[in-house]
Amino acid sequence: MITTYIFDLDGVIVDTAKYHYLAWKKLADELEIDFTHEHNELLKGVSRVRSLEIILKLGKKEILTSDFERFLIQKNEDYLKYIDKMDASEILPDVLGKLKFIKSINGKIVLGSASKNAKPILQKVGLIEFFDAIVDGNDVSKAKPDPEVFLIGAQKVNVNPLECVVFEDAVAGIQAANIAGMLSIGIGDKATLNEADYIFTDFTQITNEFLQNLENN
Ligand code: B16
Ligand code: MG
Repeated sequence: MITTYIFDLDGVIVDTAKYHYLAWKKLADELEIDFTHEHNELLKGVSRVRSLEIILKLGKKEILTSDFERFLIQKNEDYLKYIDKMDASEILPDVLGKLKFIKSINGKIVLGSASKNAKPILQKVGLIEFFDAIVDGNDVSKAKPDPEVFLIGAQKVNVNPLECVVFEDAVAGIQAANIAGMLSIGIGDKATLNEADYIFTDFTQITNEFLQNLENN
C-alpha cells in the first residue's frame, strides 16, 4: 500500500529550470560559451557542480579550481535573485490541489530534490508546511540516479521504500526511484520518461482516485 508521496521540486512543483537557465546563461556568456535552451535540458535534476562541469565541457574550457568555486557562487547569487521574486503563482498546475488531497487522506508528503535551495523555494511559494520531511542537495552525497535522496526521504518519515511513490520530471530521478524500489511517476514527456511506471504530462491529468488507489507490486 502506498502511504508516502515523494515530490521532486524543479519541474514537478515549480518550473525553476527557466531561472537556472538565465543564471547559467549569464555565466556562459561571460566565458564565451554557447549555451542554449537545449543545453539547459542536460542540467535538469543534475547537481550544481555537475551542471558547471557540463557547461565547461560544452565550451571545451578548462579553468582553475578557484575559478570553478567562484563561478558556482556567482551563478547561485544570480539564481537567488530570481528565486527571491517567486510567489504562489509559480506553483505548477494542480500541484496544490494534489497536496491538499494527499493531506486529506493522511498521506505523508516528502521532498526529494537535488537543489540546495529547496527550502527557500518552498517557503517563497508557500508550500513548506505541507511537507513531513525535506531531503535536498544539502543532505545527499550521491546524485540521482543514485537512490540516496529518496531512501533518506523514506527513512525520515519511517516508512518502507515499497510504500513510496515518487513524482519526477528527470530521467535520472525516475531511475533513482526505480532503484529504490519505489513506484515512479513521470511528469512530462512520455517518450523521455518511458522508464517510469506511469507518465502524465502534468498533475491536472492525475485524478484523486488514482492517487488514493496506488499500489506498488
Ligand atoms: P541548486 P530538482 C535540481 O532540482 C535542478 O533540476 C537542477 O537543474 C539543479 O542544478 C539542481 O536542482 C541543483 O540546484 O543549484 O539550487 O542547488 O529537479 O532535483 O528539484
Ligand atoms: Mg526535477
